[in-house]
Amino acid sequence: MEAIDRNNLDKLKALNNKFVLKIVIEFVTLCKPSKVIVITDSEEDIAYVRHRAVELGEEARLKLEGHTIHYDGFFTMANHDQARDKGNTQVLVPKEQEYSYPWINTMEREKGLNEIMEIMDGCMEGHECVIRFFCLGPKNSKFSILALQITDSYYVAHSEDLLYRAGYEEFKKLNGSNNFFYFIHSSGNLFGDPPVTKDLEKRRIYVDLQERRVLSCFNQYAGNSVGLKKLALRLAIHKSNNEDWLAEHYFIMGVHPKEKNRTSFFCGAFPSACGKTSTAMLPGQTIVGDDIAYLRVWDDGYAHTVNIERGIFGIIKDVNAKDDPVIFEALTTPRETIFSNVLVKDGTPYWIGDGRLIPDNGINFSGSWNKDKKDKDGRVIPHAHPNARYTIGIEELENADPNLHNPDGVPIHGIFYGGRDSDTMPPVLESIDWEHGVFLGASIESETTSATLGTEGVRMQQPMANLDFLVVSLGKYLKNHQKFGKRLKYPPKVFATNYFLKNKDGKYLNGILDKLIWVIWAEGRIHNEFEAIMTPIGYIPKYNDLKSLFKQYLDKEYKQEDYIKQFSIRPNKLLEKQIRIENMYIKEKDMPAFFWYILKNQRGELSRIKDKYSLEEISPFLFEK
Ligand code: SPV
Ligand code: MN
Repeated sequence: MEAIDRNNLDKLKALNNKFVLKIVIEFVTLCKPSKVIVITDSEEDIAYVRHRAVELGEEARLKLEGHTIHYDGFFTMANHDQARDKGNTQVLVPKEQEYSYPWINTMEREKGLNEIMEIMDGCMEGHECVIRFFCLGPKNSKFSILALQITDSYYVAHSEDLLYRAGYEEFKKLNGSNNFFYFIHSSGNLFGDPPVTKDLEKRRIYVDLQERRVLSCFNQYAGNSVGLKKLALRLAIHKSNNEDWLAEHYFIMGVHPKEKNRTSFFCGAFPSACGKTSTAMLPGQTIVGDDIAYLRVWDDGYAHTVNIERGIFGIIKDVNAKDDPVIFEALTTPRETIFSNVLVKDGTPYWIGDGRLIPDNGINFSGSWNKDKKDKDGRVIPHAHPNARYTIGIEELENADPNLHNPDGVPIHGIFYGGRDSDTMPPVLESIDWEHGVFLGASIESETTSATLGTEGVRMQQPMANLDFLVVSLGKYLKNHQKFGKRLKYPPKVFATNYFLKNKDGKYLNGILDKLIWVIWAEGRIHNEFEAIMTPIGYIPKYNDLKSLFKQYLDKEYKQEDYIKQFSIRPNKLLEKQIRIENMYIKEKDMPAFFWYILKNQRGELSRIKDKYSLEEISPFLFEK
C-alpha cells in the first residue's frame, strides 16, 4: 500500500484492530486511490476534511460564514443523482432467499459482490481516500454502534462530521473486535466544475448483511453515499429485528405544552418530504433528532430512544419565515451549513418556496441557470431541486433538546405515523391500543415525492415510513414491533397524522402550522386531558378542544365547518384503502394474526356505517355519544 504514508498508517495501527486494517487493505487495493488519509477525532484532522472539500471543489463557500454549497450529478430532469436510488439499492442474500420478500430488492450475494467489486476496481484512481470512524448514537451508550467509513468524497466525509459523533477514540475501546458496521463509498470518475459523478449508470448501493457492510459507488447524493445514514439504517434494521429492539425512520422531539411545566417525548415516522423535519422543529418544542432512532425496552417500563445522528440532512423546500420559522432562521444565519442542489446568486442560496423573489439566473444543480432553461427532453429546470437539502448540526440550534447526547436516551410517550394522503385519513387519529398502533403504522399510504428517483404523486404503501429501508420481511418486522410493545409497562400511544388532505378543488384543508395543534392534542391525550370520539378507525379529537388549542397556540379561529371537512369519516375511501392494504400484505407469508383481525374488524365497522348513513363523508358529530 504505497498510497498510505507512515503518519496515516500509524493512526490506523493505534486502533489495534486487525479487522479495520484488513478492510482498509482490501478496499485500498481494489479501489486504487492515489493517497489514503486517516482522520482521527482531532480538531486539526476534522478541519482538514472541511478544507479539502472546498479545495477540491466538492463544496464552494457562500456569503454567510460557514455556509457552503455542494452539487450532485445532473444530466436531465429524469436522469440525475439528486435523490435516493431505490432501484439500484440491492440487499445481498443467499441464493435461496432471493425474491422471497416482495417489497425488497434482493440479489444473490455472490453475484452482487462480483458485480460491484468489478465496478469498484480502480474507482478511486486519482482520488484521495478518506478513512473515518464514527459512533452511531451517544458515546458510552447501550444503544450505540460504531461505524467505519471509507470514501473518496470529502463532501461525504464533511457531511458525516456534521451528522454523526466522532468515533476514532471509541474504536480503540473495541479491543480489536469486529463489532462495527462499515461502509465503502466512491463517487467514481468525476467531471466538470463542480466535480460530479460521470458514469451514473454504474451507480450501485449493495447491502451485504452477512458482513455488516454496504458498498456504494458512482453516486454523491447523501442518501446514497453517506454510509451512516440510510445504509446504516438498513444494517441496523437487520440487527434489531434479529435481536429485541427497534431501528426506525423516526424523528424524536420534546413536546412542551404551554402552562403545563412538563415535557413529553414523541417519535414520528413520515415518508421523505412529508413534513417530518418540520414537525420535529415546530415552534416552542425541542428536537432530539429528525431522521433515525434506535429504541430499547428500558428498566423504567418505557421505551427509550436515542438519535443515532447529531445533525440534520433536511429537505429545503417551502422553508420560509412564515411556515417553518425555526429552520428558516437557522438557515439564514452564520453557522456551519452545507446546502445542496439549490440556486446560488451572488453567494446567497435560494430554494423553492423560500418566500423570496427568485433571481432570473445563477448557478444551480444543472450548472449555469436562467429562468427559461430546459433540459434535453424539453422539461423545465426549476431554480432549485425539489429534493434540495441542507446539512447542519443540531446543537447549533436554539431548539436542540438537552438530551441529545444522553446515553440513556429519552422515554417515549407517543408515536406519530404520517403520510401524504389527499383524500382518505383525517388530520390526526389515535389508536385504540399498541397493536392497533402497529396496524396504523403498517397501513400508512403516501404519494411519492422527489426524495426518491421516479414518478412523483403515485400512492404507495409506506409501512412505518420504513419500507424503503427494510431488509427483513414485513411480517417479521411487524411481529418485532408487536413484541416490543408487549414488553413495555407503558407502551407509547400511537397516532396517525395526515397534513395533506385536500378539498375537491385540490386545495389543502390545513395550514402548514396546524400540525402543531395535532401534536399538542396528542400530548394532552397522553395526560388524559382531552376526551376523544371513537370512530371505526380510531379516536379523533373533539371540536371544542381543537378550537381552544387553535386559539391558544396559533391565534386562529377554527371554524366548525373546517373541523367537519377535516375530520369526517369517509367510508368508501377507507374501504378502498383497506383493500389496497390487504392486497399488499396478502403477499407476505409470515404476517402476525392481529393484523388480519384488526383489518377484518375495521372493514366490518366501516361497512356498517356506510350502510347506516349512505354518505361519502360522515360528520364527526354523528359519532359523538
Ligand atoms: C429521506 O429521504 O428520508 C432522507 C434523506 O432523510 S435521505 O438521506 O436521502 O434518505
Ligand atoms: Mn429520512
